Amino acid sequence: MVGLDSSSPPVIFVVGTAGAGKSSLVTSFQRWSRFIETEVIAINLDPGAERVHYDAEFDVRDLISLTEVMNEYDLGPNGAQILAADLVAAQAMEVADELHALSGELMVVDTPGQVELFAFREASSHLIEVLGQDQAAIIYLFDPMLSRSPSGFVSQMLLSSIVEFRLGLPTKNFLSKADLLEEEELEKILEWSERLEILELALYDEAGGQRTEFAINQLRMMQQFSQTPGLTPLSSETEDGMADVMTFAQALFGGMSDARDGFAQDIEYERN
Ligand SMILES: Nc1nc2c(ncn2[C@@H]2O[C@H](COP(=O)(O)OP(=O)(O)OP(=O)(O)O)[C@@H](O)[C@H]2O)c(=O)[nH]1
Ligand SMILES: [Mg+2]
Repeated sequence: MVGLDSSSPPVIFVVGTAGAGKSSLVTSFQRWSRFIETEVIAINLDPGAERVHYDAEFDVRDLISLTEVMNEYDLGPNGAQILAADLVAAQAMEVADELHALSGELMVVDTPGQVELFAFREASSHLIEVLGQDQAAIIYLFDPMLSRSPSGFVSQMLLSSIVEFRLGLPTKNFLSKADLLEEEELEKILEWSERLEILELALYDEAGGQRTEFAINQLRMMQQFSQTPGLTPLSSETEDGMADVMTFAQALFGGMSDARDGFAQDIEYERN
């Protein structure tokens, strides 16, 4: 079992920009896990979610509705998101009590698309600390369309690093919706993620100017700290990469039952 010594299961927060595929990943991963007889508990922490397709054991919308916050405080959708995040965080202990009472092998948490809101507000980092205790990690989703251009790719590397830095949790990057990319494109992006010098060359080839210069400087800084993003492709449509998500959790939180070890043997998790 994952999280052998803990009464409550370890937590994985799924983070990424709006529409990156967070909710779909939670749905697909929960469904996939049932096939390998692992109990994955899905949690929704996005008060703005219209609907979710996974079985949420805890749903923040039962506590706070974005529409009600908008009406009650006369706010627009963005202001309401900020207030809703703070209102949820103010109830962090209650939420944590509820979550820690759940039993399962792994908890996977869907988060709001407003990454900056989730990662930068003090209240949210407090919530993450309380929920995750000392067994938590982040899966950061790279948007596939943005990843196709070198500067788009670098901007996501930066965002992922900032989220990791802000939340202080082990983070693994995944390339979301990989099924939407042509084989060649996919290979190119994966190569960038392994070899920053190739990414740097691609940046030079992209329309120059200040933006490219900025990206190259950022890249060099990351190179200095040997920070390669090490992307793993993922698709909630085809279920590619689901085993890698599980392997990531397994590597961090401990082994799982023998029945499940077989499938993951070949997949080696390299920590960034
Ligand atoms: N082809 C394909 N489409 C996907 C995949 N994952 C998600 N999508 C589609 O991408 C869109 C956004 O997916 P969501 O899962 O709602 O993304 P999200 O990150 O939760 O979005 P927000 O919560 O609004 O930030 C939906 O139309 C999904 O059907 C995938 O792996 N492959
Ligand atoms: Mg979502």
